[in-house]
Amino acid sequence: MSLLVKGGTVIGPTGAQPADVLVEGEKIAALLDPSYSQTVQADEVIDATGKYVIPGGIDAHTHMELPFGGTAASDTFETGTRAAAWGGTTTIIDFAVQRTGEVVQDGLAAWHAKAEGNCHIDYAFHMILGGVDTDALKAMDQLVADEGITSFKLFMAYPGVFYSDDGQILRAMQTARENGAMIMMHAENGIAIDVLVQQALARGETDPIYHGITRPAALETEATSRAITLASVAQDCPLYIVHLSASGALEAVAEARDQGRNVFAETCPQYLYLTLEDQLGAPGFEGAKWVCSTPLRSKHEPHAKDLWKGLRSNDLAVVSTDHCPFCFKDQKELGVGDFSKIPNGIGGVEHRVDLIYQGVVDGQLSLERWVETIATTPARMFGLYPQKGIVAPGSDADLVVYDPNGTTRIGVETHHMNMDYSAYEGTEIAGRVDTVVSRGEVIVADGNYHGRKGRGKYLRRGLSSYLV
Ligand code: DUC
Ligand code: ZN
Ligand code: ZN
Ligand code: ZN
Repeated sequence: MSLLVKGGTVIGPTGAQPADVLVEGEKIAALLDPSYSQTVQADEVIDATGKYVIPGGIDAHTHMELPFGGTAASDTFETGTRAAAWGGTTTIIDFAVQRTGEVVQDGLAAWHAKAEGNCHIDYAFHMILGGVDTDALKAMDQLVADEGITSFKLFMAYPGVFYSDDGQILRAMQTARENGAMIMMHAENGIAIDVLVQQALARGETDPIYHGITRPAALETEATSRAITLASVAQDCPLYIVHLSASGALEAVAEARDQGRNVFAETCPQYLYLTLEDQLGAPGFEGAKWVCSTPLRSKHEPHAKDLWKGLRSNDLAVVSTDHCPFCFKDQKELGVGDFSKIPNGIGGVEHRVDLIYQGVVDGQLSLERWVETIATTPARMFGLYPQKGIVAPGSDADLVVYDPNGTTRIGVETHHMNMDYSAYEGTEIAGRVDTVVSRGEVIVADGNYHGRKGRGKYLRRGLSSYLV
């Protein structure tokens, strides 16, 4: 089966060029000069005239079915990967979970069982370590060597749930330094946050807004700096800060990067577009819809502006979603009367490609930087490149035809995520996902869905190819 994507402008991290993309089976066979490809025969032709052709999006941070706060994230691997496909994302890297007290490999097996046979697009896993001990350190080596899992997430937040202390973090970093893995860090000082949370509740401050107020930016900055220091003590273990939201944390990352260190960070669309004031303005308990950690920040501080700048300078290398959806009814509502019981998370896996394209329209990012932050760098960062993340011969034919003249209106009535609200309700994007190809198969076209569950494959990842 061959496919020719004709007439478009192919965007990669190093530039844009008019080219036709020839796909043979699951792979890209060639990028052709448009005048030459008049003579090429293909079984199927997609007209991309006036449109961009980009590599399928890679969302390196999702939580399908994550058990959290007495409930579980509302997208299954089936619904979540289908929504991702609708939005131009053709690969996710989800977080498998070792719960505290559980054998790492058992946690991984449980995650494979959830995903296998259910995914609409290709998927890989990071591993959350819920308890660093000698067995977990050995398991890290085994996962890198045998399972294609080359990144491990640790938490400086959530004492009693996922939390690791500094000694545990240092040991995991030393192990990663040896086996080449990436340490991913949820950098918030959870011990101090828990004190602030208890004090707020004791004062009767129970509304959703106190979630953000009790997680101040200073405690993200402090934890980020501490993680960076610990990574330096571990002989420059590769470190990736997840869901970075605060200017001060970004400064700490930038400083380490200016020293030439293997310190990287991602941000998420919610920190670029949504603010604490949006949450404060919501009536009644509805602010719970925007409860996530790290929290939304105040528009009266320069965080969002600085994050866009960080994306331009590569101090922020990746945009992921931290897709962790909960319905308002019965899930977010668990926190009525006590904000600390609101399950943390925002669903957005469907909207990342569009929301960051809006940054191009708004003059925040170049087209090339859009593609780099949503596809190419995540692939390189997490050992999927060049199979994924680039429109080039030999790579998987994961393509998005993006229409800069289209419009997308985000809302609960039209989204495909399993959520009863949208955190971005009413947002309009000056662009539109037109066609999505996953390993040579057209899965979204003309506003219709042609994929099916189970077609997505598990990807074994290599080590990061992004290290300096
Ligand atoms: N943050 C969230 O918002 N949800 C899940 C876990 C996390 O760290
Ligand atoms: Zn986190
Ligand atoms: Zn710099
Ligand atoms: Zn997360």
